[in-house]
Formats: sequence, structure tokens, C-alpha cells
Amino acid sequence: MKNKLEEIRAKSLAAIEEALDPGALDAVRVQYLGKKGSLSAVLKQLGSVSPEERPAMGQLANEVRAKIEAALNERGKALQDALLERKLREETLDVTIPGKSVETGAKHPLQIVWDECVDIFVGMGFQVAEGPEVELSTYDFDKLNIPEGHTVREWTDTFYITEDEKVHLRCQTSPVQVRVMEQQKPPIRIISPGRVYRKDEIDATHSPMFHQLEGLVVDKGITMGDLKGCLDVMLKRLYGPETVTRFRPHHFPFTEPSCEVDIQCFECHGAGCRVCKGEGWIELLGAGMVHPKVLSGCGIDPDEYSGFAFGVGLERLVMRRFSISDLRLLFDNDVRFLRQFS
Ligand code: 2U9
Repeated sequence: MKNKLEEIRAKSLAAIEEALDPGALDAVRVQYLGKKGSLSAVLKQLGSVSPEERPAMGQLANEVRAKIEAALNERGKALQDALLERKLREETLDVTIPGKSVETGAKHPLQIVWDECVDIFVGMGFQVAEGPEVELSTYDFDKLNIPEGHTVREWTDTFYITEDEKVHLRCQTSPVQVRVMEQQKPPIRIISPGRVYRKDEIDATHSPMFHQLEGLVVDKGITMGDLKGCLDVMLKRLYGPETVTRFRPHHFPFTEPSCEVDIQCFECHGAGCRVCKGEGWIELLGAGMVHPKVLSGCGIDPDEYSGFAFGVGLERLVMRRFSISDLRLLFDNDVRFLRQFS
């Protein structure tokens, strides 16, 4: 029995030292000190020891139990201390280090102007209309009174999708207006901002993809005066109440009469300078009274109804608004450029 007790002491102390966590240590405690543990099994045999040896054996067993219990407590404390040490190390929060700055984004300058234009027209009772970018040539050309042979119908100018020239990437958002006029009886007051495509080499002032905002008003008794008043308000809201507008005769197939709209150069007030290239005025958009053929082509009687329409290149407004000299800056997605607008 003495040898057995010595063996239990040696093995149990070794197992206690090898225990890596409180759970493993408790398993060692149960293995040696539990009801069914090794030491309990030996103590049950104490009755078979001779009466002369029994006291010494009992004392030795108690010493072994005490030794194991002391080792379990010491190892348990050591494991608890190590666990606390690790938690303290891993969960330490240095409140003095600078906080992680959360990069906040900003509206793209194009979006800023797009949203301002929408606000201006929604404030005047317009609704925003949208339509497909891959458009039928019928809606982007024929229904806009653009004749066969017009340069805009050339493959050099337009991104055709089909060989038969029936489908292409829209070169203006006018087809949206055509679709609304086909589906809705007047009064109509809509704007259609959106992406348009033209075969242009990209340079400081051209891009094959750019954005337009067009507007259309159709009702009884609409005149050129309504057109001028509406666009004058738009430009004063965009560039300031002192903005001076000028309307010059022009020609578009889809409007008659047509005009181009300038604002007086805010730098030289019409005298001519570097900003306006000596003109004194800056051309911003085109407009006109909707051509009767366009109205009737959409099922609207030009003897009963009239309307005006306008179109503006949004990038042109943006570049003027923020004095941006190169159109490509709007498409490069260079954060150093874009963060100026945050
Ligand atoms: C319908 C009838 C008429 C839209 C118009 C312009 C004048 C115009 C250009 C401005 C710069 C295109 O982005 S740009 O290159 N547009 O000058 N657009 S009138 O007239 C319409 C539209 C739809 C049914």
C-alpha cells in the first residue's frame, strides 16, 4: 500500500503541473480525490492492513491527500492569475490613442447640381421622369422631328446597338418626354435628368458619356414668355438673383421657335474677359417651343395645346458653378479633387 500511495503522490503532482486550464485541473482533482478517485480506492483497502501498520498508512494517506490538495490550490491560483494576466493584456484599452476617424463621403459636384436643379423645378410644380438609356431610334430621332440624314443619326455620332439602326444609346433625354406625352394628357410639367451618350473623344470639354437635364411643359396657352420666365428663375436660383439672362434665336428640329440661353459673365458683367473668352456672355442651355409635329406625333393636338422645352448639359453647369476647367476631373473619381466638395 505504501508504494501505491507514493505512486499516487508522484503521478498526481505531475498531472497537476501539466494541467493547462482550470477544467483540466478539476479533472485531475476528480481522478485522484474524487469518490471514485485513485486515493479513495486505496483508502478503502485500509481495512485489510494489519492493525500495527494501519495508523502509519492512514497518516501517510492523509499526508498525500493534503499534498495533492495544496498542489491543486497552488496550480489553480497560478492558472487563474495567468488567465487574468492574459485578459488584462488582450482587453487593455488605451483611451489616450486617437480615435479611428470615420471617413465620411460627400456628394459628387455633379450630384450637387443635379439635386439643386431637381429642387428648383419640383418647387415649380414639375415632376421628375425617367426612361431607358438604351433607346429606340424612333423615340430619340423620328418622334423629335429629326430628319433622315441629320448628322446625329450618323454612326460617327451615335452609339448604335443594332445594325439596323433601330436601337442605340440615347443621345439626349428627350425620348423620356416623348414617352410621357404618349402616355399622359396635358397638363405636363416634367424634367428628365439622366445619362446620355455621344461619339465624342474625351477631352477637357467633351465626353462620350455625360449628363443632361431636359424639361417640358405642355398645356393650353403656353407661350415663349412662360419659357423665358421659367428659365430665368432657374438660372437666378442656380447662379444668384443678380444673374442676367439673354435669349438668342437658334434652331433645333424639335422646337420652333428655338433659342439658346446665355448668362452674363459674372466676372466682367458683359465687357468680355478671360473667363468668358471675351464674349461677355456664357452659353448654358438651349430651349424652344415644342414643334407642332412633335406634339401631333405624340397624339397631342397642336391647335389645342402648346408647350416649351429646354435642355442643358449638367457637366457644363457644374464646371461653370465650381470653376472646373477639365471635364475629366468629374469622371476620374480622384478623392483629392472630390473632397473639396464635402
Ligand atoms: C421634346 C421636345 C423638345 C429639348 C431641348 C435643347 C433645346 C438643347 C442641348 C443642350 C446642351 C443638348 O446637352 S446638350 O448638348 N439641348 O439645346 N434641348 S430644346 O427639347 C425637346 C425635348 C423633348 C418632346
